[in-house]
Amino acid sequence: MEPICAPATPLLSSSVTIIRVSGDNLGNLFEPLIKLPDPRNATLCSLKWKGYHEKALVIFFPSPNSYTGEDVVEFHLHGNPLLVRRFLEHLGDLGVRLAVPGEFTKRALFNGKQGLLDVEALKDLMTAATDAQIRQAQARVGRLPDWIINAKEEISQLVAQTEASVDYGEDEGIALHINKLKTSAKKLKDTFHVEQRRSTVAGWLRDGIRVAIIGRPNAGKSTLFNVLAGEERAIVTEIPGTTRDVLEAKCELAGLPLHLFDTAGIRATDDPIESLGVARIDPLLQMADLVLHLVPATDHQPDPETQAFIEPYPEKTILVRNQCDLAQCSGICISAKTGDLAQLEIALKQRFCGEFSPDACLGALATERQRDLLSDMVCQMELIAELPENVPPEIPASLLQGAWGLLTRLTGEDRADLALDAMFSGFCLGK
Ligand SMILES: Nc1nc2c(ncn2[C@@H]2O[C@H](COP(=O)(O)OP(=O)(O)OP(=O)(O)O)[C@@H](O)[C@H]2O)c(=O)[nH]1
Ligand SMILES: [Mg+2]
Repeated sequence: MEPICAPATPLLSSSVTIIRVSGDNLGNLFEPLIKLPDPRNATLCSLKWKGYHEKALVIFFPSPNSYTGEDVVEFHLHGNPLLVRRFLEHLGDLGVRLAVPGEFTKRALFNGKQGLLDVEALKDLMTAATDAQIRQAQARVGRLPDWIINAKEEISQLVAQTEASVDYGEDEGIALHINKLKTSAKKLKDTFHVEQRRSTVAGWLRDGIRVAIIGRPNAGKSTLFNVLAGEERAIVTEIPGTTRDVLEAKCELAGLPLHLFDTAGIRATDDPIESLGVARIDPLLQMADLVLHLVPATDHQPDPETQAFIEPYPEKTILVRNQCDLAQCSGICISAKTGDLAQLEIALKQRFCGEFSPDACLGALATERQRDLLSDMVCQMELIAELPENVPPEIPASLLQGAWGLLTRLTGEDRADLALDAMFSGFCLGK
């Protein structure tokens, strides 16, 4: 393909900037500039063009053993943004155009160097904001999960068997063993179903959980926000009505990435600033995945004003008693002040991980695209498992073809309906 280039490191003043080039026959293309060094050997080379003289480390990865599968050359230049720009201009003169974001990875996908699941995981790795998200993305890069390899094997055999009975039928003694087929479909459905439950957890690990902390003034919301965020972000005082704006922070609790929102204490007030703060709460509750209603342990019951706010969201609300260092109480009890959050950790794990530990869901399918295809695969297997015994073989044959199609779309072997450009545009330049 036509040669492309891009900085693989940010264009800032730095010790080294790496420029990557990918294309066919780069040896010929670079002849006027440099004789490419031996493959995969970092070699100090002298680059001369238009009066510039740069000593750079150059690494040559000949096709097909490179990131993109084409010839790839990396130039490690001194990290002066102006010098780098001049070098990129010179590459342009040699016929190398600037890559668009994700173009290197797109070529890697089309040349079979990366699977689609890898590409999606790489994209998540680039944007991961917490340790759990990094680990989750890393666990998804590499070979296909065993359950996908096995399912492909099994479904391709079932397709072959049912197609044979459609084509040749009973006359040739190739009858459809519908009960055997139904048993296989049921087993596959069970496997997909377990993966579906793991992938729900993996989805939370990937996307993070949006948690809105709400409650009456002085419930300790900002104290909890700070202890979770690991820094004194929000102002904490004993004066009710301290917080007005919504504050945000990203953190981890119980291995789960949280996107936290601290809010103004809910009460009727004449203070116009405080009222504006309270008015921001409902839109937040609408988009939150979890509403954490904080009630001091010393309160006999939750305050009615906050209750009115959370009434439309019973499924995503949990009641958490704070200040348990001051009074005994039941339910999920914490002390934001002393940092005793053990019961909140347990509650979050139960709610978002169910039967699994977060670590058990590393490597599971995680993006919305992947999870949608997985749930279609569960449905498809369910349909086959419930077929009547006297069904003509054409019906399971077409359902199995459908399942095969879903699997190959999942792995990217069938790219017909992929919005690839939209996906790659989320990558950084040079990736
Ligand atoms: N003993 C004890 N005090 C706490 C605890 N959590 C918060 N406090 C104290 O309660 C007071 C109010 O805490 P904040 O975190 O500012 O409460 P808030 O809910 O953010 O209050 P507003 O912003 O006014 O709505 C502060 O003096 C905190 O030190 C706790 O778990 N135990
Ligand atoms: Mg506060």
